[in-house]
Amino acid sequence: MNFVHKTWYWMLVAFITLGLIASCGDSPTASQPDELISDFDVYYPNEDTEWHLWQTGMLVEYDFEAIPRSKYAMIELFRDDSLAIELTEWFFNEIGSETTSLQIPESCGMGDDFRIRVITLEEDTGYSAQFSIDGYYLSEFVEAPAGSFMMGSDTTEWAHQSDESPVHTVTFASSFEIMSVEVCQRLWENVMEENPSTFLGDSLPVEYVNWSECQEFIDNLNMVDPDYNYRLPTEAEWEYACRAGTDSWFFWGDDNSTGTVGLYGWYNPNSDASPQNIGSLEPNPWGLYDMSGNIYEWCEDVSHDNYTGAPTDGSAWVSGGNQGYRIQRGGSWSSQAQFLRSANRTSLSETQRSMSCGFRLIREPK
Ligand SMILES: [Ca+2]
Ligand SMILES: [Ca+2]
Repeated sequence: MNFVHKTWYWMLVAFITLGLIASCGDSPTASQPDELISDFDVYYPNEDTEWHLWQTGMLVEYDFEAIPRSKYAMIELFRDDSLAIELTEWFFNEIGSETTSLQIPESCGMGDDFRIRVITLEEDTGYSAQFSIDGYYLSEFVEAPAGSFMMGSDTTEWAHQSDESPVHTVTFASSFEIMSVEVCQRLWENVMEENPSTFLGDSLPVEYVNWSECQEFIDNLNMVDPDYNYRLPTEAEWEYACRAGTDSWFFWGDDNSTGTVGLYGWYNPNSDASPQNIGSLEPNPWGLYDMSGNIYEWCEDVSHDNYTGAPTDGSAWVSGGNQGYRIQRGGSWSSQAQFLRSANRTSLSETQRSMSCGFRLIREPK
């Protein structure tokens, strides 16, 4: 576009924006075109258009074929569901591929509700389209650095159990990214379109999901995210991330008093007999929440009675052992303090569900 066209274009955009801000708030079909945009046809993508705002804090994916006659698209991202709210950012994309992505501003945090409005313009006639989706959860991933740690515990540790031995060195040649929170119900619902949890709430961790169902969730997520693949943590990754450089009973030290444990973990004495909102207590030194308590977390590994023969490179241990049983880590809302220890392990059949077990994710670039 030359300068004159650009100026005209941005004027159109400004008019349409003002018009839509003044007139929106209802579903697209219910909104009345404002005078300011009455010179333009209004085009609404069909109801089958799929919108994805993923939890990785970085991506909106949309299908340009739903807006076939438009050459440019702009996207506004709003907080809250009132349109009087701040306009966080504008995005501008030339249409040329089936999908595109945009960066979610860092000021938008996990748990915020969003509305997204898309305006498309054809250079000559001017088409606009807008509709909104709400509230896909965003959440952060934390980088666990490459390095080594001592996995497991020995008999000198309080409440040690034999499956935590022998203590062995595990070395990660590369860093990896792990979700800072447990997968919440809203995220599960957005991906799976159902919610199996016993205790219902958008910000509560999803639970009552068996290991196999977690794999289905992950498969679905991997199909739609163009940038990342997701998977369960290996047991070694989980413990490395939980310890976050510590070698004490818990990531906060060797203090098992109720007052201290309750700062970091939801467990029997402080949970009111139910899971609590994700990320609502103090995190570990790497910024990971609820590694101790709230819900147990599925790992990739098959259960083994002890660490004899375990891999030392951080990979999942899936051969031998108790086939059909998978590791769970971290203790839960119903646990006593000893089960919140960083070294504690337990397992469950991969087809069995528990109202005290969910999961978190690892992600890797595609
Ligand atoms: Ca947990
Ligand atoms: Ca145990």
